Amino acid sequence: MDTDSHALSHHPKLKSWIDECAKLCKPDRIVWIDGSEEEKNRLEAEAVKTGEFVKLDDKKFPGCFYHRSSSNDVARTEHLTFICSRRKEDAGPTNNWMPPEEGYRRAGATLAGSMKGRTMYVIPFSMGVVGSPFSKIGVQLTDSLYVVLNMRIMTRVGKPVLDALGNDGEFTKCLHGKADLDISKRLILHFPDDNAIWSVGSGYGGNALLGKKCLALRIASNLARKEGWLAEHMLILGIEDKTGHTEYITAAFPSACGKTNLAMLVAPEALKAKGYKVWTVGDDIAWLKPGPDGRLWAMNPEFGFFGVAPGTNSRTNPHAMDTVRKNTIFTNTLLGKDGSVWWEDGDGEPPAEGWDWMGRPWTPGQKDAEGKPIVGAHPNSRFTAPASQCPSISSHWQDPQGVPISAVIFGGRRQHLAPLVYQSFDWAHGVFVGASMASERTAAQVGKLGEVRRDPMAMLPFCGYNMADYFGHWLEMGRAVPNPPKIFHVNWFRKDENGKFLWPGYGENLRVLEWILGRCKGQGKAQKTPIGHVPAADALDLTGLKISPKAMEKLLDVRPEDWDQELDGVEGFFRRFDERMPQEMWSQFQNLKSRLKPPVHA
Ligand code: TSX
Ligand code: MN
Repeated sequence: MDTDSHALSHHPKLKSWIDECAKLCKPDRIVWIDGSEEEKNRLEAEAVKTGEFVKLDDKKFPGCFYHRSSSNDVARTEHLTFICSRRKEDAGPTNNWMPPEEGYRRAGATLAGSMKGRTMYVIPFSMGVVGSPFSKIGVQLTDSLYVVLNMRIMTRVGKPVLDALGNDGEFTKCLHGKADLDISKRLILHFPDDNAIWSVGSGYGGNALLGKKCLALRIASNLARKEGWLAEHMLILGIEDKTGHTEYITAAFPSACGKTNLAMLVAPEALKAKGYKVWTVGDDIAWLKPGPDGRLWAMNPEFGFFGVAPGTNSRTNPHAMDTVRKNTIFTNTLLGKDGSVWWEDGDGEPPAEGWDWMGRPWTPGQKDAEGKPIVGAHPNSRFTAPASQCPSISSHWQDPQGVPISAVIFGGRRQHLAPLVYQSFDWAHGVFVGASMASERTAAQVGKLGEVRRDPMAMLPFCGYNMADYFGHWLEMGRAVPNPPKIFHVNWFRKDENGKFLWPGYGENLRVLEWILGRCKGQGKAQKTPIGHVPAADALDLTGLKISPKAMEKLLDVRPEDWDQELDGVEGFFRRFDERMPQEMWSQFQNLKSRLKPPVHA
């Protein structure tokens, strides 16, 4: 076996770990990823040769490639994702748990000899700009060229990372093997005590690009708790006003709420005229740390966007469309015979002929045996694109210290319950608002339409330890940071009695963000309600927007009867954590309950 390139590193522990993994997986070759352009061209050519990549039309899609994953491997698999902490209680009731020995044994049995005849790539990567005190280094071993080429876009890789690692730097050990993509043997395992991740039997997305959900959220949330910071499932954006001053916010939403769209928001004309500009810092993950000024600072640990394609178009997200014009990998979209890609609710007409996400010949309007349209792109099909290509990318997105955060926004998709926006009374109440977050299932998702699913801080599948302790850690952060951000909740999805969306959403959401930033500065008129502060009737700037006062009233209405029912859902969820739930969370619950139903005096 060729291990010559071990010379790239002088880190004895790294080398012996790689040797150990090679002994287990038995690859024919080990190739170290250096991050160079030459390497990129070589690996892309190789991926085209093996059939993993199809090169797209170089005029229309310069530097772009198409990939189709196995049809049983198209999304994260939460039921096969485990936290392998020593004690089950430390994983908590919302995570799958497996004893570490069992995890290593079961995944090890599948990995054994699984790279025979294949290459094992060594990817040194940094989450966060290389060398920042904020950043964490990982090394991923993988037998997937697709994973290598995605990791090169989504993280900072190669030589500079090894230099930062030195002879004895800390790193997260990430072992990934496709094995035979057998779903019955698929396991995504996190070992917080060993700072290690093992993933077998999947080659797609969050299951396989281990820097993202596995490291930057599940493992990092453990590190963050120990080290006094927060690893969150949040976008980061900057709002520049006419004086050139920029304030930053982070926002957490469950899936299907348009997080990437909000991260790349385009200001409506009336707000542009007031001098506002919106800047993208990140669309998925934020690491938040107390800064020397007593505020909370945030950085985006990623280097690219791994966004859902269907629904992305020039109206919903023009900046995303510009971002994916070049150097982008498209996975599981429709592939046109003309070397184009297309997806449902994208731009323009589909190509006359192509192959769908399963590789079957596809023509526009094709229907199945029951007469239902056959989609060309899988609903979870993706683009992988460099963040640097986003027209709205912030000039501060790679600042080693991050950006100072004024407001944290939680949100969800609620047809009736939650008003357009409200502000929590204080940090602890804000943590309660985040912990009681929930979203209703859309028609695009599998399962029962409209079902309310609890998703605290949008972290349910991503918190790598007991969420009761996680809420406790959030409360602790509020005490440790002298000037923490203000906490808000938004709902872009409230409907009227005819089932029509009341709020136009998208760019118009900046009107809500303007009110939020005003509140952070002690401006912005509000009315106090049992759930928090809601904008006064005339507090949002609605210049140039056609919306009736009646609709605004409905959008901002807080109906205690609806919240009464919601309390049962929150209580049921909180009870799952038994004695481990911080008392403060129950106090917040009781306080809300009594604000909704004040005790009746005779
Ligand atoms: O992303 C969305 N955002 C955030 C944008 C910055 N979506 C898409 C969600 C699926 C990923 C939205 N959908 C938003 C929104 O604010 N709002 C809605 C609901 C909606 C849909 C269509 C209209 C209005 C609201 N159309 C018209 O008003 C014409
Ligand atoms: Mn996400």
